[in-house]
Amino acid sequence: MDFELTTEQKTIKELARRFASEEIAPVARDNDRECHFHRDILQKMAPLGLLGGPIPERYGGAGLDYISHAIITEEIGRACSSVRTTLSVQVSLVELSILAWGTEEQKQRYLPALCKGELLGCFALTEPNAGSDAANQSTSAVLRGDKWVLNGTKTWISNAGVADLAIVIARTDKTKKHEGLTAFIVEKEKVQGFTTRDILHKLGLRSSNTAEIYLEDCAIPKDSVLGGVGEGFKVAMGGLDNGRYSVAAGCVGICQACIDASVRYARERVQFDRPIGSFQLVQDMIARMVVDTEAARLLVYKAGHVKNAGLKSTLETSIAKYFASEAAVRAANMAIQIHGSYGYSDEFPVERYLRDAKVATIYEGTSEIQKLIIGREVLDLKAFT
Ligand code: COS
Repeated sequence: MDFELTTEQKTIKELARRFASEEIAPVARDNDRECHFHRDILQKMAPLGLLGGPIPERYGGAGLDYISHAIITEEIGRACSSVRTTLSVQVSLVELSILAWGTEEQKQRYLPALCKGELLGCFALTEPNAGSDAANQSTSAVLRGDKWVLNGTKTWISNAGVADLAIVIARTDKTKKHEGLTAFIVEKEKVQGFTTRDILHKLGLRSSNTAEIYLEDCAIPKDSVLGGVGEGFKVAMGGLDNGRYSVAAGCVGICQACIDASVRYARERVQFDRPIGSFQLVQDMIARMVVDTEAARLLVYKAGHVKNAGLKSTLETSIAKYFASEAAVRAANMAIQIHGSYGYSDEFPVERYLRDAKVATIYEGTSEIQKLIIGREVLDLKAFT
């Protein structure tokens, strides 16, 4: 076991940190205020390899290991969770699902364009009545001649309103539950009957796009199936094993940002003739943030280590996602407390950190679902079916 990052990983950390500090952090508050989705930032990330970290070079990616992927995600998340969310969906849910399940033709067709940022993707699993119970899909896909015809509604889909391509999970067999689902790749501009409506007035992630998708007799080519017919639930769960890893890494970034802001403020802010950082109760909060952050980062790296070995990482990923997302909420709460009233306005970034952290305990599986997965993996007993 080696706790040191490799030279390559250190270089990647430095590159991602510099990019995030120069290009993302300075505009994060204004984008949040204006709920502005900043696509230009993604275009700038692509040439640096940041949009295709773990994708092999032969498909246009950077060919990085999963720890490096987490490092990039942490650094982007340290600057802005909205950009980090877009990144997580693009790389972890969309690119890695196509890499894992796509035909050679699908990989050649989509991955280079996704890594270059020419195509933006989204992952359409959630429905009004299929949140935690992901297998309860109502969206249908029926084969008519040489086309699959999709009908249904997806909701709370990150990137949906700005995406060019969607991975859509739909029901192809009503007589089965999990085995009745299939994943499809849908190219928005090439089809009819695919419309979106943005979800507004969110607590956080205000400069990321979240939308509903309406599929109305949306006909797509027969070869749009990702994986096999009936394998959609496994595509979705495998995708979430990657997506949750990325969310966890992003939350480590929030935790680190909370430490950075709090340390800076606690050293400068003077009360009772002393910097408030010299008070033990403030040090208590800083210490708890630091311990949480170190633990969260190590849990992410552990999951990354399992992924690097090519092994199933469901347990390690859920542990990391559960701990890191809850730690980010705790850290952001304490960061506001340390900043006092100043932390309650967007003059300082910590209120955004709290608003952005909260959703990480909900999306890509709530903390409760992560605990059920951890329980299921350890006990080998399912909670539901
Ligand atoms: N990787 C691969 N296969 C998986 C898997 C994973 N991580 N998790 C489950 N599966 C497989 C199981 O092995 C099982 O296959 P078999 O029937 O061949 O044994 C099948 O999928 C069904 O699994 P399970 O019975 O555990 O499914 P449940 O309906 O009980 O659901 C939970 C399991 C609750 C964990 C799942 O629905 C879930 O993750 N819900 C949250 C959804 C979510 O995160 N939504 C947010 C979306 S934001 S993109």
